[in-house]
Amino acid sequence: MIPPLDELLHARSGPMTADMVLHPADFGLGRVPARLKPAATTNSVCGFCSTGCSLTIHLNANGEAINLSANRDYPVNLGMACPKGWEALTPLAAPDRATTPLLRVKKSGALAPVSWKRALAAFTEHFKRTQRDHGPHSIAFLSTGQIVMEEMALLGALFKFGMGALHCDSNTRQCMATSHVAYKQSFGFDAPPYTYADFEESDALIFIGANPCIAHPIMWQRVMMNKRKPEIVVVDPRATETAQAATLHVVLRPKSDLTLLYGLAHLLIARGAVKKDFIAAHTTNYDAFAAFVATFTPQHTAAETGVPVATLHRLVEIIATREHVSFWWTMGVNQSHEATRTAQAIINLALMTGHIGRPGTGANSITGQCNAMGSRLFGNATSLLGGYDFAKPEHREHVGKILGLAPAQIPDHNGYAYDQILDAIDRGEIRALWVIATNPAHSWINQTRAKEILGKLDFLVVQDMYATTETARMADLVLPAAGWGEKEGILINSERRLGLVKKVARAPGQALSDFAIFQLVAEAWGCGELFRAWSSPEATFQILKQLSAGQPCDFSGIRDYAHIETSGGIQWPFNAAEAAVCSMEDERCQMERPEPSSITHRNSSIQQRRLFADGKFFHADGRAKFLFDPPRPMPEPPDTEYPFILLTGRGSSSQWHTGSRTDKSAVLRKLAPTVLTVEIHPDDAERLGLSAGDRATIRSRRGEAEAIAVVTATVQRGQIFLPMHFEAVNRLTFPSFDPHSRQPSYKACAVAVAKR
Ligand SMILES: Nc1nc2c(c(=O)[nH]1)N[C@H]1C(S)=C(S)[C@@H](COP(=O)(O)OP(=O)(O)OC[C@H]3O[C@@H](n4cnc5c(=O)[nH]c(N)nc54)[C@H](O)[C@@H]3O)O[C@H]1N2
Ligand SMILES: Nc1nc2c(c(=O)[nH]1)N[C@H]1C(S)=C(S)[C@@H](COP(=O)(O)OP(=O)(O)OC[C@H]3O[C@@H](n4cnc5c(=O)[nH]c(N)nc54)[C@H](O)[C@@H]3O)O[C@H]1N2
Ligand code: SF4
Ligand SMILES: [Mo]
Repeated sequence: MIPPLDELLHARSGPMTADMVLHPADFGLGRVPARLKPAATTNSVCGFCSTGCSLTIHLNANGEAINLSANRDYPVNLGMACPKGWEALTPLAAPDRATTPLLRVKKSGALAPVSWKRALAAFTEHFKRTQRDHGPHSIAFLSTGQIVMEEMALLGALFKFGMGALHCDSNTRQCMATSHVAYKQSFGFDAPPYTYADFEESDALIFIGANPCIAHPIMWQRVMMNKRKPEIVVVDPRATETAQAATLHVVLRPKSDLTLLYGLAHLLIARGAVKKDFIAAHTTNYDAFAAFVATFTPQHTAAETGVPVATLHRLVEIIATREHVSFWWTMGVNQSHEATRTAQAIINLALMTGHIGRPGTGANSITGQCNAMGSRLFGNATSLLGGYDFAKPEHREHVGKILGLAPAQIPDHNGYAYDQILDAIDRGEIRALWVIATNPAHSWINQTRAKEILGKLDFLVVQDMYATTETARMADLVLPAAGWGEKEGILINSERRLGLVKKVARAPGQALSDFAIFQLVAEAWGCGELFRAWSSPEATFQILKQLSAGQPCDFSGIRDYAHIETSGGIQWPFNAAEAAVCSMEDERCQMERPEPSSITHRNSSIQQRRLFADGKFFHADGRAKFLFDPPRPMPEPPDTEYPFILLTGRGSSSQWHTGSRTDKSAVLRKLAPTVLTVEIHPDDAERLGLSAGDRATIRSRRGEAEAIAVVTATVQRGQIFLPMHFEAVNRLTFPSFDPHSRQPSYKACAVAVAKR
């Protein structure tokens, strides 16, 4: 039963009246007064990155969080946390939290506080009117990889099955769409194959377009725990912190990865270092691939990538002679004009050398946000709930049966991707947009146009923890949301581990969990009946379990939240049969004795599961597929007017994306520059008369940004680097998209630099 609005507000905070807007400080969040001693602790998985560290939350006598520490007994982080994790409670207490719904007043143009009742009425009135006047598909939503799985699923189901709409996407498009498509095409399902023990069990780790020192610091700590003296190879145009710690830094021209990877395949074949038995038994399309890479000679590869032939040979030597080789990639690959084929070129290397399904191996995509994996499986955007296909009648029927829906209530084709939604707004086809837990007016590519497009909407709803984000400031209606720590649910980390988030703080004022907001919208819309069984996050989890059953992501063997908690998280797949054979030891499930690893003595009873140990992939024929295409030139190469290539990415381990959360912590702000900085090579700086600390102007064909010069040889000549955490950066970026994943290519465009 979905509780009525009054009850929701009542239950979470005692009787609520309009004039009773509480402030976060009332809840004792933030710094812990010395006199406060924790009365108890509880564990909760971190809500920033996909590492999925467990944090031990210290509670006062009222059960409210007063501090936290890193959980020593969790198989992911083993007592470690990065600065964002340590500061995870602080952003909850920020003074700019959205504490009441806000509606734009027509006359003054300002946002004014309104009741939830009024806000919900405004929501349904505008969205229904838009659908009536412009058709059912004139409304859309953009959501996130940063809310719990149950919330994502309820939103996607509400929108497509309840509101009868089609076009929705999430910021996972900016991030993991490439991995999703690449795995689906190559393996038959979106399935990152690894477990974190592989960081320690590899003899060689090859990172391509990934900077885990900064972006996944606790995964990097796991690499540092590797006792095998591994080769650590970093393929990155920049000498990142990770590259500086590597045994081999392969400095390549931006966006030349595809050629490099084909060149490596060519050399592996030439040297006879391919596993013919594995290829014959478990893959398809290898012969065509081998013929295709014949032209990628070392000379050609070196000329195209800028990587010396000797370095190519050294890298091939590592791949060919080390027994446990793992390949890892992140946004340097996923954000490219030919991203899907590049990710698949990495997968091809793992397949042809048999470096998959064994300890310390794999073609491993590192996920970005805390629940990007949950959104890939249960966002109901690109895939039907549970990784099913909207276009397949048998899938619609199966999902419909579980959810009590007629197959006709489930769309039989996919809606628009993120960029297509924006284009449709531009054309006037989509007129109302609901933005949940993402900040497109900062993070989307080519901001000048993005903001123009958002400005064209008849009605923009933003559901966020803060009313101050770039997007919230443009909204017609702001819905105040509870954040991580103020609600419960499941996040799925990079190694497919389901982890539990706990409610340890009260949301400020009238802010509600996204789950409760979706329930209220369903009621206000008049389709609440459809979601009676989705009465709480945990009840929803039970439904999602059923949806997962029989899929590669099957986790139907998990009993409930408590089972996840006492097991130290549970990796999918975990079906009923697997659960049955699990011997319970200390309430912990032991699926498979992990292979020798430096952590096994600490976590001997915790399952570490990787996929494909049996060589069986998820295509109907059980085989993985070699996929490839000729490389294409970068969409906007540098020229005389715009002679630099702009690289963008994460700036520091203490900054998160658009800064709405991390900028609220004084501690985190001290750990990184608070103004935009541009990294530029000393030779280029000298030519431009730029010294360290000077103000520089960076211009592209689309916009301009000002930044303080950091003169450093970590970037190559002719390239500059800007951290994405500042709004100005995406004024410069060039909107090009991978044709398969439609993921934006944020990491390369042409710019000019001048001293200001
Ligand atoms: N502190 C912090 N951590 C985070 C995040 C955050 O905002 N802050 N965000 C999280 C999210 S959502 C994500 S997706 C991940 C991202 O994690 P990463 O992908 O590791 O981080 P990025 O800095 O975006 O990009 C990685 C590297 O790609 C390189 N690169 C650029 N162009 C190319 C190229 O053509 N080829 C190659 N080989 N490399 C290239 C860049 O120089 C950069 O060093 O981080 C997650 N973790
Ligand atoms: N130039 C450049 N641009 C990039 C990238 C790049 O490398 N270079 N990387 C891209 C990538 S990989 C990503 S993932 C995106 C990220 O881009 P965004 O998703 O736009 O960035 P965030 O700052 O994480 O935005 C999340 C929003 O959700 C809010 N929020 C947090 N928790 C909750 C919650 O529980 N409920 C609700 N309702 N709101 C919540 C936060 O306050 C914040 O406003 O940026 C992309 N943009
Ligand atoms: S590494 Fe990621 S999951 Fe772990 S504490 Fe830091 S932000 Fe949280
Ligand atoms: Mo991301």
